[in-house]
This record gives sequence, structure tokens and C-alpha cells, in this order.
Amino acid sequence: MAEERTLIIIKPDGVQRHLTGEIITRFEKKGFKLVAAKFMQIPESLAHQHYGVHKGKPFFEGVVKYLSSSPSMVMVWQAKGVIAMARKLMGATFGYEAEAGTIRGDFSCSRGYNLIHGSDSQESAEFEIGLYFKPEEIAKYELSDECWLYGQND
Ligand code: IDP
Ligand code: MG
Repeated sequence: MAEERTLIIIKPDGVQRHLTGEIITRFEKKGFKLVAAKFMQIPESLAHQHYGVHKGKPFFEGVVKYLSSSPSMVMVWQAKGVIAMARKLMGATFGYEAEAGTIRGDFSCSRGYNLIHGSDSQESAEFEIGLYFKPEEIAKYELSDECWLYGQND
């Protein structure tokens, strides 16, 4: 499986509800590598770009306001197959439908306020990472226990 990067955002409700550490811990324990992070209030114009694929949908203006309403923790995580794995850890979009054991399933009951964003494909990951980070802001390093994360035939 190919090494990938994904954009993960702990959205304003996640930060306000003191879930930043809990969510980061889940990704760390899974074995993903943190390669960039920025704690920032996302400007409305950037939120527009971020959710551009949803332009025209009834929830578009609301989700742009939500994402830019208060600070977020914006991160890039790296691992083999990280894009799909992160989406699994996040759970289904609506908190009330997400499986127990997932981040949204455990901590959100809401449709829109679902705590976390994660890129849904290689293309969106590249686009979204570029919205928030310059290439030189993404760290390149080895984790000391990387040899224990994957089997020899992975
Ligand atoms: P995703 O975050 O699971 O990828 P998307 O369909 O890409 O879900 O929607 C982007 C975000 O827009 C969701 O995470 C959620 O915050 C919000 N959203 C999606 N659908 C609705 C809706 O029907 N009502 C309110 N907010 C919504
Ligand atoms: Mg999406």
C-alpha cells in the first residue's frame, strides 16, 4: 500500500468541547505519523475554498460559517493507506449515524457539528493540504518505532 498524507481538521466544536487531545491520541495510537499542524481560526474565504465541492447545496453557507466560527486544529497525518483509515476512525458523516467506537460515533449526536474533517481521496488530500500548508511546512522524518508498525510483507 502506498504512503499517503491526509488533511485532518479538528473542527471548532471539537476544540471547544475539549476533544483535541482525545482525537489526536486516536490517530497517534493507530500508528499514523503527524507531519504538520497549525492551530488557527480558519478565515471564511478559506472555508469557502475548502468546502467548494459543496457549493450550491443547502448546508453550504452553514458549514462555511461553522468551520470559520472559532479556532480549529489543522493537521497533516501520514501513513500507508492513511486516507481511508482516517475516514474509518472518524465514522460516518452524521454523528447520530456513526458507529460506536468511531470519533463521531463516540462524541457527536449532530448532523453538521461532527467534530472532524478528513480528506476523502488522494486528489482532495493534495488540494486540501495545499490550502493550509506550504510544502516546506510538512516535516519529513522517521518515527523510531516505524519498523514495528508494518509487517515485512505489507
Ligand atoms: P464528510 O465531512 O464526512 O466528508 P461531507 O458530505 O463532505 O461530509 O460534508 C462536509 C461537512 O458538511 C460535514 O462534515 C458536515 O459538517 C456538513 N454537512 C454535511 N451534510 C450536512 C447536512 O445535511 N446538514 C448540515 N451539515 C451538513
Ligand atoms: Mg467531505
